[in-house]
Amino acid sequence: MTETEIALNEYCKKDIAHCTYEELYTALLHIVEAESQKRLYAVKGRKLYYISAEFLIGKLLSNNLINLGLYDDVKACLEAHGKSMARLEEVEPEPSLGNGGLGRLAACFLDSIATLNLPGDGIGLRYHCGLFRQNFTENFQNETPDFWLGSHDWAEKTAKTYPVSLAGKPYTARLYRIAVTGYEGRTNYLNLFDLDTVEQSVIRDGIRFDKTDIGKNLTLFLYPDDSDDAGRLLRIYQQYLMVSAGAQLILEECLERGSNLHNLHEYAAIQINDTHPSMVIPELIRLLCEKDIAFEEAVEIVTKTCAYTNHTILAEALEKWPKHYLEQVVPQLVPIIEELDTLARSQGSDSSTAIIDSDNVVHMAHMDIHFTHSTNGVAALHTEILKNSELNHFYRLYPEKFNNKTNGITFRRWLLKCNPELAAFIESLIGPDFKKDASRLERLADFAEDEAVLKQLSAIKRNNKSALAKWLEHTQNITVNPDSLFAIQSKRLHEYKRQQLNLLYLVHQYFEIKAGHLPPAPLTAVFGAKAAPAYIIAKDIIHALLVLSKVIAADAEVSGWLQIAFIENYNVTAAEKMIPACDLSEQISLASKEASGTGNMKFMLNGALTLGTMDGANVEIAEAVGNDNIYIFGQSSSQVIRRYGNGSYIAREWYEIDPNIRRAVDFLTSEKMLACGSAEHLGRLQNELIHKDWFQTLPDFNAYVVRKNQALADYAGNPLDWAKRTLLNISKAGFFSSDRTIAEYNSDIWHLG
Ligand code: 26Q
Repeated sequence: MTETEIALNEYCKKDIAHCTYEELYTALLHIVEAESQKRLYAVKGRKLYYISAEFLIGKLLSNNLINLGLYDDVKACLEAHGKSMARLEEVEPEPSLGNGGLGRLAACFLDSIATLNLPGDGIGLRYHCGLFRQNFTENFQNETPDFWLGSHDWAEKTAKTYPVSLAGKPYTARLYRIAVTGYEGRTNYLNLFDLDTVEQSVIRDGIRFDKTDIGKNLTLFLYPDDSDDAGRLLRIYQQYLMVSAGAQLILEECLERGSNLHNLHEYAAIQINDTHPSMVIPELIRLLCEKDIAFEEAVEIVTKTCAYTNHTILAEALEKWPKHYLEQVVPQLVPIIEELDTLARSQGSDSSTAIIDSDNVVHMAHMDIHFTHSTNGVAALHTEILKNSELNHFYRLYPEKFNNKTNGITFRRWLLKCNPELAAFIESLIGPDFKKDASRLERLADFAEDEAVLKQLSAIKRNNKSALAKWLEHTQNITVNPDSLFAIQSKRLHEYKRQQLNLLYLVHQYFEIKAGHLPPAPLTAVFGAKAAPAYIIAKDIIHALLVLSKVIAADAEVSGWLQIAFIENYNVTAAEKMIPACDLSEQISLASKEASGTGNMKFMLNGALTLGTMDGANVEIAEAVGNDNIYIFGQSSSQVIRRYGNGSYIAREWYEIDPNIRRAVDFLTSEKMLACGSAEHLGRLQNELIHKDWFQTLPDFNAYVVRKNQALADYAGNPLDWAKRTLLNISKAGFFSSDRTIAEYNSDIWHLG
């Protein structure tokens, strides 16, 4: 008997074959936790605290088993007793404690930090419901609560509590901890705070809830709807609970390890993930002052300890709060923020870089840049845009603070876990080193002319496409053709990401096929995307895609050549099925708008070619693989920035001049679409495209059609060459490992251990 089998028998007290999957899951959860405890090591020197309102960790069982080196053993043991690992995985609810890229990045970072044996914990919130569950009814998105907490989840309730004052009243934050074990690495923690008094009973229909009593609702939901004042205030309450309890935990740990607080920065490095945790700056200053440290020194200590990451160029996503909101929720911080504003102004800050503006609005990002020692962007282009335009005034004040850290993804989840067949094949070619040193993937290039290798690579892709097709059939009742080209666009629904451009292409192809211009290969356009519940146009785009999918499916002339599969409730678990099955990765944001993107990296690593604009990390992917191995199209970021600058873009002109654009846009309100679509929603989207099109879809339309059709022709025309180009993409993916990103954060910003 293997050790795993002995442990399982001991825990379950009966034969494995007779256990339910729930029993096996609970047993393995305990076995994993016990193993993780063995990898807890004392911290010497600096420890990292990664504070983030989101950690989109996904299911943990298989990932933890892989990282502990137990996965193969457990799988074999289960199979020997007639149990399946896949079925076991279904038992675990996914913790969807994040919205998208920023939250998933935080999860990848925790994996890499522990894998690199660095001491570093996450600090966040224990939401009772993660991101809403999406379901489609009558071609519309509906939202319901995502209750992920069960009787056995990964978060251990601790006895540690911290007092937090909200709106002048005392509350008690309780610490929950999830062990994070790296691949052959150490164990760190994800610290999540909650209130004991939160009550699910205040949830009304759908995801609406009673917002009056924060004691009952504070951590109920990830990011409550911020479209009304009550929602916005609740967001500040959440953020302050996180940073106040987090700051107390940090100070307590540093004191325990011998810090006198004057030297806090020798014990702690704090990374602020976007502006959501920015109140940690004034909160730490407040706590240090309470411990008799002078204000000026407290500011200096905090500045040396904290660093800030910016994840967005969209002005509307940069958090700014009316001062009276803060006066209501965190009156204890307001005098400190005012002092910081005065200090910033005395250091040469002008009205464009002030923390509190003339309308009494507090700019959280401004406070971050003044009072941390590092501000980083998340891809080379993004950082350049921050320095040269968006944050140029700050860059001129503090050029030394600005630096780039191109995002990355953990190869454990996004290759070993989600694509075991590809991982094993790679290992058979170049050995196992790539799992911990991703740059070794470069060696795959030696096989670029090896026909047997290329054929095997295509066969693996085909298997993954069949597996996705089966899963779609089984879970969503969607039938797709695995011999078609799978082009996948999966990410949050946002106008700047331009799912609407993909929509217009699909309408265009529909007309072309109807006119007898058959494409070189059948295409399956796969979408996965949730729209924020209050984001009206985003929801209209979902509606249009769902309606179009029905129109196409009902048309026998077209449906053999073109299909739309919109996957319901896209989340990490769905991504793990979709990404290995992708041929063409759609990364079509308007150049200059996507800070980095990380889906682009996941698809590349799994052997998809990218169809994309020169935006975010696409730029670095293009540099790595060369123009022959990627499909780039569209305006450059400087063209886009110029067009915005001189206000020269008028959508209507493009619509009127170009018959293909007009035909596609007009079709949105055609009789065929209205037969199962809503005139209100489709009309509003059409109107938006003709009269506004803020994200310049129409100017990129023709280039997109040409490049995408080129990809279809290449895919159908020369499969071996396609496979060679996917191999070269995989071989260049090493740079996009979050192990590389974290090593850079550590050597440039954190200096841990
Ligand atoms: C702000 C104010 C009020 C309510 C919500 C928010 C809010 C919530 C979530 C603002 C931003 C977010 C999430 C942003 C995000 O995911 N950004 C993405 O970060 C990735 C990791 O760096 C990048 O790859 C993506 O390009 C970027 O869009």
